[in-house]
Amino acid sequence: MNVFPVEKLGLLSAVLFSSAAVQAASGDSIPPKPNVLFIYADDLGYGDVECYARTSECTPNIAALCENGVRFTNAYSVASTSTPSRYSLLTGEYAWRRSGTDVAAGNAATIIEPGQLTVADIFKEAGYVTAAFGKWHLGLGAVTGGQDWNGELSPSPADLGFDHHYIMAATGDRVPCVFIEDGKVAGHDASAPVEVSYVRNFDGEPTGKDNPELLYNLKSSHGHDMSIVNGIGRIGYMRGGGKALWKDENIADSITARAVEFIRSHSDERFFIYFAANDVHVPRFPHERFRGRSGMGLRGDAIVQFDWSVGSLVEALRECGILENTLIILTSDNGPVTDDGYADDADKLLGTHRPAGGLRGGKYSAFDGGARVPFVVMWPGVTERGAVCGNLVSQVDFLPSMAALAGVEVGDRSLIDGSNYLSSWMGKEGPVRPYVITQAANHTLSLRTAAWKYIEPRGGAPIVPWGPNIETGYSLVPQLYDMNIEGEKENVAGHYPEKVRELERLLQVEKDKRR
Ligand code: NG6
Ligand code: CA
Repeated sequence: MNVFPVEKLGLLSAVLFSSAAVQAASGDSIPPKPNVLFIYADDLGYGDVECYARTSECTPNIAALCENGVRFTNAYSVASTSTPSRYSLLTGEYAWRRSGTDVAAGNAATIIEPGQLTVADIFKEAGYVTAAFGKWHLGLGAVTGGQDWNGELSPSPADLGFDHHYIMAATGDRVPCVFIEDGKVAGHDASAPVEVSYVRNFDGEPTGKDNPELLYNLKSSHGHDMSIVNGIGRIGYMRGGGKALWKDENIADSITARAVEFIRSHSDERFFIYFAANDVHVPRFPHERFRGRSGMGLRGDAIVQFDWSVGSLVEALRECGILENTLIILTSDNGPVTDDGYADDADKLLGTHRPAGGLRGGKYSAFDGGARVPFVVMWPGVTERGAVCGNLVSQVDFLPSMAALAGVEVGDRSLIDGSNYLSSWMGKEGPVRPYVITQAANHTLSLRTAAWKYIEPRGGAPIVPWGPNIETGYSLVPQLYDMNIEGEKENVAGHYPEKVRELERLLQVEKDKRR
């Protein structure tokens, strides 16, 4: 197994800090055009990795990134769910400006229109070879439900700047349960054509609802009672797939192996890899070799599996001799959830571990547990080793910051919300984002400055109503939290009415832009 253990840091540091990299470290400038490996975890919480919380000690490879790079303590995904976070990350536009950017079905049409600038376009323009691996969740094809899963899927990431892709259409818990490689079902089995519907079941096919006895790998706790694939109930209906159907226990291996292969075969070119893990989204069904490793059941073991993927990618870079010239960014698309629809006992087995660390709320919520995420940046010789940085960071700045890195002029080709905060992302001197805007599952917006967080008033259940036991942070009254006190404990809006008005106005200005 490829690992990148903490004990090897001495050796690794020697490798990292040889030659030209040292020179770069002594100056303040940021050298142009490294390879970029962007690693996106799914539903990984602020407290889920050991460099952020000592209650988790099963992520040595991520810890090694932290020890050799910069760990950010105030970094945010744009939303507390996947599709809007990913949309904003790849395009630089707030998802809440666009309808149709909420959690997408597995047969959703493309959510990013070809022609809209993406970060992959930026890298291509700079001469990079680009690839996407893993979870996509941004739609495929031109018409929702109109895809021919047995033919060519277009638009696909190929139309959005990615030279190569090996992806899951949506999520692990949504059909179709097949990988898509370069616009086609990978390993398509002509004897078992793929059919997909989010409206009705296919004649004669069992469902989790009617045939719970067939859920031999994982039982559902809420929802996830439509088609059954690999003994696991899913969202949506599918038929066929045959040999192309994924096995959940092999997903991390499949996408990691493809990404490692890509690194090896492009080690003499500049590349951008968007590696979007399936871990630790439900259904959590890690490979047998990770079972029992965390002591926290399947969710913890999926974190160990994610850490293994990270170690494998870093190891591949090192083996190819290109680690020194690679910028690695690791983060998550939203905060953590324990019970997200499968009976994997994630809650019961946590022990003292707190997936969101000391943050309030989790996935789906307006509280910080929803979108404040681990964010680690390592670029040997450029980022300071073991640094901890409290700068506000938003993933909406990825596109313009990477454009600056790659030397590409964005100009007015994109109506983007993000700005270039490259130096801040590297933990260096320079402009720092003054505030971050995040979007909860019901579109409640929050605005966080260094000292304060304002949550706009909007109705909604105080606890996620469909199953996960998570505080949403929704309220009909404005909320203001002092961010110097952990956990958004006390709404102090009544004590600071002017601060509330100021942040409310700031948010309104953003909302009014380009309407
Ligand atoms: C919810 C699913 C949840 C998860 C989420 C999307 C049910 C009951 N719950 O609707 O399991 O799939 O959508 O998660 O269906 S995300 O991380 O991709 O946004
Ligand atoms: Ca997610």
